[in-house]
Amino acid sequence: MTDAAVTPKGLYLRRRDFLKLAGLVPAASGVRMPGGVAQSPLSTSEPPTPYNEAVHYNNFYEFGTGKTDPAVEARNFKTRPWTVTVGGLVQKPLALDLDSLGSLAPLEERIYPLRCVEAWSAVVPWIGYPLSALLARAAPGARARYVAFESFYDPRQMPRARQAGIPFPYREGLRLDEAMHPLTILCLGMYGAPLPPQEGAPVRLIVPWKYGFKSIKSIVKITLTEKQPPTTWRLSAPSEYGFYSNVNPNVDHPRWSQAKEHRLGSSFSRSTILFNGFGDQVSGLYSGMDLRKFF
Ligand SMILES: Nc1nc2c(c(=O)[nH]1)N[C@H]1C(S)=C(S)[C@@H](COP(=O)(O)O)O[C@H]1N2
Ligand SMILES: [Mo]
Repeated sequence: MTDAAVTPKGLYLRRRDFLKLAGLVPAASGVRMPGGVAQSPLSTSEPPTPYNEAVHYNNFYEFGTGKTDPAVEARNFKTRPWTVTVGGLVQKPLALDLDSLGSLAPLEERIYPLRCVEAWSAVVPWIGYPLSALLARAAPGARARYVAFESFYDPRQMPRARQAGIPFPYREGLRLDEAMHPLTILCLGMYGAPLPPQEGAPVRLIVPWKYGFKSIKSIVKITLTEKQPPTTWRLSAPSEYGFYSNVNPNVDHPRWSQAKEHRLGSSFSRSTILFNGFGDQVSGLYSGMDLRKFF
């Protein structure tokens, strides 16, 4: 990507702080980024959405339900100190601070599209590493089949949450093999800098072949389980949201079509692609499954 075109100048300065903070080791392969983060070959070649479009149109219901609310309401969100725990059916439970989390594996840039179930999408240069690196460190037990994720919740810092109409803390979940898939990343930054608050600082998930709501923000707790964990949107509207939530233009949401999407920063709508374009890599996870039934 032509980094200069999408990264405001101030971010280059913050990028250096970020790399220092995260104690970065450059990845072994891929294109070296100016700040030392390698671009993963798993990136799409699509041009990234302009930075300002991506960070001013968000879903982060803890900070309001309007698309422009999170950029304003999350401005003073306190993301340090921060601890992420990994527990449940693991042999080595973990409690990691941000510096330990950021240096657990080499950070990479992954340019992925993220497609919201509300039919808009953005192409973002995310920075992170495979979630599998963290899970492997915790050594999943033999009975673990799912991974449950929980966001930070503090009604004092998030007074708008009460009006959002969904239960908090926000929860998500993946099957263990989906969580271990190399495309699934634990994300600490975007556009060469740490995540801004509205994007789920300091650490979020990115699961690029699933609708955006699976990509849970501001994670504090990860639990390996035997049973499929409850997830926020299913708790809130079980007939409208499935556990899998794979991007699928052939299975409409009960209230609107999923055939097309609007790319932020562009004036055209485009056809939505099955698994958000990652079918070659992920369709094997669902072989033999009826995607209409397991939506
Ligand atoms: N904790 C938390 N995570 C969340 C949400 C949320 O409301 N709270 N919204 C989800 C939804 S619906 C989408 S589409 C993506 C939006 O990510 P973006 O702001 O980077 O586009 O975040 C997801 N993660
Ligand atoms: Mo979404």
